[in-house]
Amino acid sequence: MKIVVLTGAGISAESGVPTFRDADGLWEGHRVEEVATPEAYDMAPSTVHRFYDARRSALLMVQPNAAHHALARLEEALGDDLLVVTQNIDDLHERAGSRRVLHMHGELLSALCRACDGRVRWDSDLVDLPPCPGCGVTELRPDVVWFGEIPYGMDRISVELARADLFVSIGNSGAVYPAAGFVQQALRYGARTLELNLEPSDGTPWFHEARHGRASELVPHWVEELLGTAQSAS
Ligand code: BV8
Repeated sequence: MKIVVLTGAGISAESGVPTFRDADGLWEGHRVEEVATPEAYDMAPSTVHRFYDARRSALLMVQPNAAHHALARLEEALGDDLLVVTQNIDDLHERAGSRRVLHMHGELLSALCRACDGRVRWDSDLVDLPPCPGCGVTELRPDVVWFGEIPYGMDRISVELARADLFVSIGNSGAVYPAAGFVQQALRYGARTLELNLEPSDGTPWFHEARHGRASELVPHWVEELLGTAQSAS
């Protein structure tokens, strides 16, 4: 069985990473869309850098939770038949042991050079405009996809959605596109669709089944169920 799992801010909420809905989408009085855009960066790069520098240093204080660990266990069992596509820019999936993770909105622990397009692992601040280790130019920006920018890996995601037997959404509000459209895409290719979320989302009507509750309980239970049945079948 080929499975594509889409995760959003809800899967990291219990680890202490604030969701976008938590702060009503506000950050220091800014609408998130106002600081997470290329225009905002051109206008006030230091404001945008402080936004991401704060989230990057906060990431060092949090740990993966039971939902992240359950998906890592599922990858052990399914191998290449599982792909986790995440809207999250944190590294909690990888810290839980997942390897097949596609960060469609980028990563906090990566910097992108606007001069040479080089990428470099980065775990400290960018606000003081450090030189790019590749070309030496001080044009490093957070390696995240801002509103109005094209998400990463869209071609790969379309191929995997077309092949999926099961599409599972975990901790997504269904408010941000193109991720919010993946369930319809998967449905069109005949996949079964399952939502695991704290509450109904904008996408709930598109799911064959929706289970509402906390990811740290729903995801381990769903994985045991899947693997449990898998064991009895073999
Ligand atoms: C693009 C990185 C063109 C930066 C992010 C169509 C219609 C309308 C608008 C658009 C449209 N198409 C494009 C747009 C514009 C825009 C958009 O969608 N705007 C919205 C606001 C209307 N989209 C774009 O600009 C995208 N680019 O479209 O380019 C294109 C497209 C395709 C192909 C070619 C070209 C780029 C969007 C990416 C922006 N960057 N992040 C950063 O992180 O700072 S988006 C950011 O917000 C996150 O990455 C995430 O994607 C989104 C937040 O959504 P969620 O993850 O769902 O989180 P949220 O807080 O909303 O909800 C949490 C959920 O969890 C809730 O449901 C809650 O109930 C649940 N929950 C909470 N606790 C728990 C829980 N569940 C379980 N357990 C718990 N404990």
